[in-house]
Amino acid sequence: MNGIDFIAEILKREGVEWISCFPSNPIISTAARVGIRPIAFRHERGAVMAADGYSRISDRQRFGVVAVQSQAGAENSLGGVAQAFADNIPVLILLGGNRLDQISVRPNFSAVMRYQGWAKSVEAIYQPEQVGDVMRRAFHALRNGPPGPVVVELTADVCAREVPEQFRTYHSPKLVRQRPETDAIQEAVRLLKAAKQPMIWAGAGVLFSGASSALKELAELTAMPVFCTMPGKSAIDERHPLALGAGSGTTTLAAHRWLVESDVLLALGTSLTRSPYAQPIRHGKTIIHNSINPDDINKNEAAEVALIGDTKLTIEALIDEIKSQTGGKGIGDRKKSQEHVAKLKSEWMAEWQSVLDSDDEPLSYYRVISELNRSLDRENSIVTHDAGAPRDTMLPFYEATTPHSYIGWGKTTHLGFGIPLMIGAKMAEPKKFCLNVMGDGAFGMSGLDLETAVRSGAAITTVLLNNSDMATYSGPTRGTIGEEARQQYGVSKMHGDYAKIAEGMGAVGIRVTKASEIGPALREAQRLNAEGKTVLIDVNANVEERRSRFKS
Ligand SMILES: Cc1ncc(C[n+]2csc(CCOP(=O)(O)OP(=O)(O)O)c2C)c(N)n1
Ligand SMILES: [Mg+2]
Repeated sequence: MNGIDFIAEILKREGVEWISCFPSNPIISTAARVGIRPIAFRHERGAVMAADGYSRISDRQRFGVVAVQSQAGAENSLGGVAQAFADNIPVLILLGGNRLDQISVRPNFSAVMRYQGWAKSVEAIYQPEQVGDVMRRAFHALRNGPPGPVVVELTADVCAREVPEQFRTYHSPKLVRQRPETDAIQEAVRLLKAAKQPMIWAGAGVLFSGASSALKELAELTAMPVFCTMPGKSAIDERHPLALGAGSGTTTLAAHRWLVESDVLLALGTSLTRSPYAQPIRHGKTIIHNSINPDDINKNEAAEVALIGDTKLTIEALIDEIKSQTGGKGIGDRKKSQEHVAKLKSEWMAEWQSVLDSDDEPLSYYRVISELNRSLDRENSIVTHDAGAPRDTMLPFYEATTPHSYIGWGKTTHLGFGIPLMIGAKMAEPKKFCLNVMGDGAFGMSGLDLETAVRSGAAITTVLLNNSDMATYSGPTRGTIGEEARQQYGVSKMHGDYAKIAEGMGAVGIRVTKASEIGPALREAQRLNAEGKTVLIDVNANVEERRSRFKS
């Protein structure tokens, strides 16, 4: 048994059922031999992004695994690795490697040298006796502590060598969860009881730790409304009377007002990273900060109390403490909070309803989003945006219901993520309807992976908002961004018959030019996906300018 055989055996023992890949890498065939299905993507970046999608909705129970070749494959993967790193997603990336004697010779690619700073851990295998140890460390890092991509470089000649019998043992690392200190929990509850207008800021850690129902219980027990970050979207049912909605740069009026007015912020499962894709935290807030990663605490925001540990265990400890201090009654005035939230929601809708109902042609993005809300079986769907106007418009207005029914991604915001992400999500949840909304610019980055969806049977639906332009850069309210290049040379303009392109790859292409056609097209797509057919809906869309964005 050589190193590659042993790694395939370890993957099998860890329950890996499929790997995303782009040839060549010896692990692809060896994994196939032990019954792990390889799915080849059209670009390495897509392979990493699909593995990322699989991990994102698997709550650290299962992990996306990627195999690509040395040099070009390793180099091409970097965009996907960077995205997983920025969003803290645990994926295992098995890079083909050079021969050991060439690993540090220019211009050979060395993952250990080049991927440092882009991954949670990076290791190369320097001798066959190490394989079991390297893989144990890799799965420990995937399962435990702050999540992130884990890279293992399969040094070519070393991994082809025999692993001596006495080194062929593998110890599968277990999940270990941490609970914050009791003193810190008590201090947090003291601050919440003394607060005038406290609220919850919920991040992806709520989803990853399976804490959605605990979050709901905590919100109800404390009368605290819940705002979800972009990666945390779907942590709470957005129809709940205490749900404020989600936000990136755009958000809802209710979220905005509470984020301005609240005095105490209970931040759960979040890094509180300052970003153009996060709502700002105003000065003067008292912050109670829970994260699995101690390095998040006091990073961008000063924490009054640090609750380091698993988010579900943290919420449960807070609930227990509040109940024991209040005889089970809880704190705050739930009716008052709910009325406040409801009033803001109707004020916001009064402004936006006509935009959401618009019959305009070309179609408004918002009409498409309100049709998604109406036509999807949202409890059994997984939906995602793409970078640009689709993200800005969907984050506040698509209403997420069950955990992971929406994937809010993108701190480094890689255009075109939506298609491979949904293929990965479909691999994890084959019974769910998986849909991504993207622009025509985004399609250029990953559109050929529709063929991957067709070929692999991971039937997904892409809604392509086709405005022959990049709304984020070209509309009048974008000011002078790229003005000369746009006017003189048409930079940001592009054209395509994407339904036809999809058909050319074996998918079903549907064209939508009227607002009345989008609902039926979405219903048809759900039917076709259930039959195993991948669908692209090419929507003749406007250059959407309107955003639910707030200044102060
Ligand atoms: C890899 C990458 N390059 C550049 C960007 C910057 N960017 C964000 S949105 C956007 C334009 C997107 O155009 P399109 O997909 O057509 O969406 P629209 O805004 O028109 O809806 C660009 C270039 C990015 N997010 N990712
Ligand atoms: Mg566009």
